[in-house]
Amino acid sequence: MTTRTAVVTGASSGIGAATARALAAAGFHVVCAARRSDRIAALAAEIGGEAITCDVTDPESVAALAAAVPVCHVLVNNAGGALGVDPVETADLGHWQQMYDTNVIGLVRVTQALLPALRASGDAVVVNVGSIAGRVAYENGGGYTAAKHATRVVTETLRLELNGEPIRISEVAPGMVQTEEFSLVRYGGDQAKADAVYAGVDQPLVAEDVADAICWVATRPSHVNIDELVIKPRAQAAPHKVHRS
Ligand code: 8X3
Repeated sequence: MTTRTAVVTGASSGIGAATARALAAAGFHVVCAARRSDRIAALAAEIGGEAITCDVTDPESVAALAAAVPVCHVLVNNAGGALGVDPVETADLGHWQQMYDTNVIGLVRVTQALLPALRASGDAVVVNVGSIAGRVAYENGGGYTAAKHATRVVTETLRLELNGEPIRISEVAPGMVQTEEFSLVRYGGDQAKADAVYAGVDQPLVAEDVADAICWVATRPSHVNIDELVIKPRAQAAPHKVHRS
């Protein structure tokens, strides 16, 4: 059997890095794409994959990624994240812009660029990393929830528009995942505030849990499209309903 190629954006840490490892373990040749070259080079060396420095907000960078990947069986649009925890009234609109640019426009830019390569595979899967924030609004998260709602709708739209083609379109939507950087970035580098997000929670998800779900979605038989998969820790019944000891 010929090797299948997977591209993972945001592969430098967290869910992206764990997904690159999981897909490599499942037999894919994994292209690790992210801005931080040193991190993806180390990851690619570890998993026998390939590192391509890529900023999803930069058209030239994404074009270079696409030029390096003529055939793509799995695309995991993972690059994105949250910035700020503020009410709509006073939120930093620069943060809103950045969140839309990465979680939505960046995802679309990479997808547009790689669609010829996805078609060329004859059997492709696109997995967009959404969030429970794409399903429910919560206070002080308006910029992120708006962007992740858009991620969800773009995913649905792509599925409609590509119907009849050999390309499946899925969304994996995690709840609380404790990673090295997600909350730290959201809180502008304040480690104490980032740690408080997970305080007292009996086992938040870890990146490997989500990577496992993404890998499962990406490895179903060709005729099976997992439209959406919401994954939360047992301790989290809803964004607002988190059991803490
Ligand atoms: C991360 C989940 O609850 O912080 O996408 O919005 S949450």
